[in-house]
Amino acid sequence: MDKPIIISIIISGLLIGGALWFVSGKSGEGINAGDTASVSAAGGKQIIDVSAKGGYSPRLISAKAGLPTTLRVKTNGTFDCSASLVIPKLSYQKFLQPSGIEEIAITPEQARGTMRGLCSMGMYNFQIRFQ
Ligand SMILES: [Cu+2]
Repeated sequence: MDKPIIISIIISGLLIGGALWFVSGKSGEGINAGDTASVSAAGGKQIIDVSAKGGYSPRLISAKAGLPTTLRVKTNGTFDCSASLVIPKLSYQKFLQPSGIEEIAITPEQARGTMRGLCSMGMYNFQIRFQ
């Protein structure tokens, strides 16, 4: 093998390792329990808050099933692709404003099982578990 190939292999190894380290550091906590802190309920409705910037936070949310639900996605100087939000179960796809709050209605019928949201590239994602 000649030198440029070896060097490019080393560089790509470093990039992949760095990316894995970055992802695992971000998602390490609470991945099994599910975050309930971002869910608020009042008058038989619930609101789920997710922030989008360099990914979604929290990444795993536990919510109540069968309630009329509003998903509020907050952007704040979000210029990365997490502003390009897709929720397959709702047939929802939108390019969010760089800063603002997007309210997405989820009907009681839709608020069941696991709902995934992701960026249009599929690089970032979050999950809501209705139970
Ligand atoms: Cu992406």
